[in-house]
Amino acid sequence: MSIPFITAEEAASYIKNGDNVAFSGFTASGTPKVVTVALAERAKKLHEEGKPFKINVFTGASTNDHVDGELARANAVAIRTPYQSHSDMRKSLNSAEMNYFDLHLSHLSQDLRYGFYGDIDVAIIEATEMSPNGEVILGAGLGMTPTIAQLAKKVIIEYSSYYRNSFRGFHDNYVPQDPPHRREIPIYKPSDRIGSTVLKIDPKKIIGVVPSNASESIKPFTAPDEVSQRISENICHFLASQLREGRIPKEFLPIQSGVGNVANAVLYGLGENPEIPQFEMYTEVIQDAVMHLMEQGRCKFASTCALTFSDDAMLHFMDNIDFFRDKVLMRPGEISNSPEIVRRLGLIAMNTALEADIFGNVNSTHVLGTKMMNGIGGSADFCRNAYLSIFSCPSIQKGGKISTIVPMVSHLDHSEHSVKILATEQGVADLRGKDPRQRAETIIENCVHPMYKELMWDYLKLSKGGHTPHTLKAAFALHHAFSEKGDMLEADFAKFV
Ligand code: 0RQ
Repeated sequence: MSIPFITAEEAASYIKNGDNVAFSGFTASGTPKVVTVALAERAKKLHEEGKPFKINVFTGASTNDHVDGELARANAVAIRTPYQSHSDMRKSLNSAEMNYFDLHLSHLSQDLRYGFYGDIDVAIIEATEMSPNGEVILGAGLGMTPTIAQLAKKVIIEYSSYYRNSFRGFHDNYVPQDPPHRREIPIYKPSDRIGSTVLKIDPKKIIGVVPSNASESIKPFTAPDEVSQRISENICHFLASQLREGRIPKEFLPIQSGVGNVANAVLYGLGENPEIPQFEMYTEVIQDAVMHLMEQGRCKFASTCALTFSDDAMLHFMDNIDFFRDKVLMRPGEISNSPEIVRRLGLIAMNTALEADIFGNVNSTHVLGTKMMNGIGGSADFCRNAYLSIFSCPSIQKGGKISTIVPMVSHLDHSEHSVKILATEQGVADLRGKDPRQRAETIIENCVHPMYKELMWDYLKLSKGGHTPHTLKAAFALHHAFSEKGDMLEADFAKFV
């Protein structure tokens, strides 16, 4: 069967107002780059003619400017899930122009198979190799692709010729059975392969192939700033001490690490620490740091959902691809983030908080309790089930006008029951085995910035009893002070005594 080449405009014309559209990829990696630009143009034209045009966007994780940026600017999205990190999309969903629901990344594939959100009308899938019978080699990110390829009524392929070497062999395409027939997912170590390197798509569903030559357009990381560096040092010293005390097995355990500069700094820190043995990763995203650590022999293997490398790092990866062939495996998000595997492998999970409270509850998503930043992403898939769950953040933001450690989080993503360790550039609070009052004392002593310590002790002193020493009328005094006076330091607990 021959599958025709079509233009991006032709491909976009198959997508209808109100369609559920699912995308390949995870972060910018492996996400389509061409059809959505034509789709956004089409939406703008239809809006000018007074006609409605909005689609529902389902992705593996965050995307790129071609998807979240273009579609948000064209006001072409009705429903968005599960995660985004684009400033234009953020602006739209915070102004209620669309319905965004924030979801654990491991849930979306199975929720789609369970039929929770209706049919998938169209899937747009980036491929780097393809045969006429619909056998596809995916690109730098897997996301939900095996599931959406199965479910979609129509499939559009973006055929990328950007990569100069073959990705064949790096993917492990796998879709688990659904309940009541699900069995264990047979991964017992990060390098276990359970699926297929090739993704088979029914060629009858493929509308056409759109050529593409775009890179992932991921910017290089800036060198870690002093605060990220100190957070990294604190976490690395802590992990080394746990190894010494036998609270982490001497072989060490696989690492999951979130995205961003702190995550990169921590990984470099682990690589440099002579007390930390060579390690493996079981994670959803690997960034530039992991590639370098593999070349230095510090990271032995990484199971991931995406290679979120900056463009320069990706070219380096491509040039040295044979070196990485037995060291990297890409899995679908529901497998990279599977709670079953996270618990079985005993991951050390490291993620970033926007704010945490003195009892160990964490807010990863909502600025001052209301404005969505990105979404929960995979952080809870890992944190709830990890051997050791670590959250970190700088102790202050906005030049000290915000303390990231507060009496009560203004939105809850990860509860005190899942968060074991909290780290800032000030130090590390080990919350294991501590009751709420002890947790509060440890966090104030070790993690709060010196300029906010007195305020936090004042808050704790207000409490007259109970198991968790809160004073509800004062719990958000710091947030109120910032909203009204632009500075959390203006909070005054004297008036609540
Ligand atoms: O503001 O942009 O105006 O400078 O928020 O802050 O410190 O640069 O945060 O980029 O490390 O991201 C939690 C959002 C942290 C991310 C979060 C302001 C601050 C700054 C950004 P500016 P930073 P980072 C793997 C795991 C959830 C998903 C996840 C995230 C801006 O890590 O999305 O973990 N996590 N996934 O000034 C008000 C506070 C603030 C604040 C920071 N308490 N109050 N403003 N800011 N803290 C990845 C995937 O799932 C794919």
